[in-house]
Amino acid sequence: MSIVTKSIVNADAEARYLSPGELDRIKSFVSSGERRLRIAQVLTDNRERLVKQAGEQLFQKRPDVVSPGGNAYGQELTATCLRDLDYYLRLVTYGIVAGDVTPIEEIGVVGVREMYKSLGTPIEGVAEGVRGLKSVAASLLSSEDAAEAGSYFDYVVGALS
Ligand SMILES: CCC1=C(C)/C(=C/C2=NC(=C\c3[nH]c(/C=C4\NC(=O)[C@H](C)[C@H]4CC)c(C)c3CCC(=O)O)/C(CCC(=O)O)=C2C)NC1=O
Repeated sequence: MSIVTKSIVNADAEARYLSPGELDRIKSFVSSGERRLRIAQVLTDNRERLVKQAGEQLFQKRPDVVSPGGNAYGQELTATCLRDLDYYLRLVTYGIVAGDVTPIEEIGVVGVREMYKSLGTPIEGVAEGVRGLKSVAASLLSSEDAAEAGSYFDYVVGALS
C-alpha cells in the first residue's frame, strides 16, 4: 500500500481529516515521485544486464553453488537462480515506485527463509546475489539515485540475512 492509501485508511478508521504529519509525509512522497519513477525506469530498462552481471559476480564469489552438488548446478537450476534475482529486482522496483518496502515484504520476504531452507538453497547466496544487483544498479545511477535504490536492495539483503 502506498503512503497515500495507508494514510487515508488510518484517518478514515478514526473518521478524521489527514493530520499535518500525514500530509507532510504525502507531500514528500509526491515531491520525490519523479525521481523514484526515473530510478525504477532505469532498473526496468536494464533488468537483463543487471541480473546477468549480478549472477556472474555471485558465481565468481560462490563457485560452489554452480558446481556439482550445488543448489544452482546445471543449466536449468542456474536459470532458476537467475530468475530469483530477477524476481527480487522486480520487487525492488515495486518498492521504489511505492516509496515503501511493504510490497517487497509481502511478495518476497514473508516465509522466504522456510522456503529456501526446504529447497536446500543457501539463503546467504541469494543475499549475495541481491548485493550484486545493488552494486551493478549503482553503476547505472547518479549517487543520489543509487542511495535511494540502495535502501530497497538493503532491505531485501537484511530480510535474507
Ligand atoms: C516473487 C516472489 C518469489 C520468489 C522469491 C520465489 C522464489 C523461489 N525460488 C525457487 C527455487 C530456486 N531458487 C534457486 C536459487 C538459488 N540457488 C542458489 O544456490 C543460489 C544462491 C540462488 C540464486 C541466487 C534455485 C536453484 C531454485 C531451484 C531449486 C530446486 O528446484 O532444486 C522456488 C521453488 C519453485 C520454483 O522452482 O520456481 C521459489 C518459489 N518465487 C516467487 O514467486
